[in-house]
Amino acid sequence: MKGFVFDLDGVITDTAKYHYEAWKELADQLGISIDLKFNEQLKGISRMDSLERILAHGNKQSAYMQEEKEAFAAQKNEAYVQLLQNLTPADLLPGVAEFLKEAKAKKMPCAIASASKNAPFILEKLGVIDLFDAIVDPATLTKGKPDPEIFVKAAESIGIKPEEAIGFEDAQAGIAGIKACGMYAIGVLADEPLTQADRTVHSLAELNMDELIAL
Ligand code: UVW
Repeated sequence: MKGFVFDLDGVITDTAKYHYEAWKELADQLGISIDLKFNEQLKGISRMDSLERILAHGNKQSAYMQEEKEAFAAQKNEAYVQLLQNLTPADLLPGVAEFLKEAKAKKMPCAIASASKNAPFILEKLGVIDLFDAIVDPATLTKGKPDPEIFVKAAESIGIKPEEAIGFEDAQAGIAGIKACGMYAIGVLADEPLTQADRTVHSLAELNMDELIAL
């Protein structure tokens, strides 16, 4: 193996609570009721697709023009970015900092494959942006996960083939995308069972990097 590809939310850090707070504020304003269970459906989903799901949940898919929807998404993002100001390196999930530092020391390139346009800002707040060699720009993607496009681009961005990379994901759609391009998939267990993963762990602290490189 020659490199690592990481999803961000749920693998590097957990921003679900901040997304929820920001979406809930907007949903309340639109008269749509959402709860934490509904929020599970938004994990890993792009900003506009999340908004569409919330509007559909409130039976309001056709109630707004495209420009209004874009203004709602921008309003949510402003609230979300405000909440992200609270992030510090203490918000890295267990084992992540050690894993990334070891990868750097062993010259194993690392890339981020996340649908979040806020990924660079989040990585900066977490103090790990310099440990990544590439971040796929979600604006360049034509399809979302489970399509493998983002993982293929992530491998390309660090100059390796998908089958030479190990991909980390906490969501079933992400694992499906990783497997669809021939990458080795490590599932980081959260709420869903990750059926297609080659291996599952509760945290990156469980992994031995030399064993991964030798795969
Ligand atoms: C996601 O979190 C998927 O999107 P963004 O941060 O761009 O709203």
